[in-house]
Amino acid sequence: MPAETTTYAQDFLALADTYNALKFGEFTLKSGRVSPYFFNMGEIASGAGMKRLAAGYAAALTDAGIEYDSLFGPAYKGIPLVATVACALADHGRDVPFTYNRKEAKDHGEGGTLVGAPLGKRVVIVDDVITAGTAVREAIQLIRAAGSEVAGVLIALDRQERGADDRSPLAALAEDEGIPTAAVATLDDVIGYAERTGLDESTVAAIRRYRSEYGVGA
Ligand code: OMP
Repeated sequence: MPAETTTYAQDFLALADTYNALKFGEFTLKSGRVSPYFFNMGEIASGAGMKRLAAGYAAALTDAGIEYDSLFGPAYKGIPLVATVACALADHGRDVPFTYNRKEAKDHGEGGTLVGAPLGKRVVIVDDVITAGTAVREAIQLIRAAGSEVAGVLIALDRQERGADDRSPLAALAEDEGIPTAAVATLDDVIGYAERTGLDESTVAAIRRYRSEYGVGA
């Protein structure tokens, strides 16, 4: 187990296990990479599960020391996430406005693609997983186009893979744009958890092989 693992990372992995949200096998990712594991946040779909998941996000965000005024959840998976993370932050005495988007603009009623509170000056993006960083980059563009600043990116799982260059998309965001990121858990945590819980050796070996092909610092 990596030394830097956190209590909330361990709790998140135990939660993912309970809801069967962490799958092992062969999965084609959005990036086209074929991965021996996949985290499907959509499996965590009960009140108690979301509450526990959101508590992990709130802990990781607080831990990162990011300064922000509001939260943004990109459609679709970011929508329930951002609402429950805001509830978890309220449990810690911080009432944070949140916004989410529609994938298609509405031309009647309230119109537009943004729903919820107006975006704050400094916005944290709340999403599920980062692989190559495409989903997060889309959200960054949306926030900037609306005239706000991206204060940080908060995700459940950092797969620690290379993005457009040899760096992880999270490292590129931090280095090129000064955007800090916080993750509840990383691939290192997944491997540590798999080893501790006795996942079969061939699966752990497949994850290690995948990491040496696509991982950062491989
Ligand atoms: P990138 O846009 O390449 O960073 O991929 C992130 C998106 O891929 C997530 O928002 C998910 O929609 C999806 N995904 C997962 O949900 N879980 C995974 O373990 C891996 C992916 C993925 O396709 O890379």
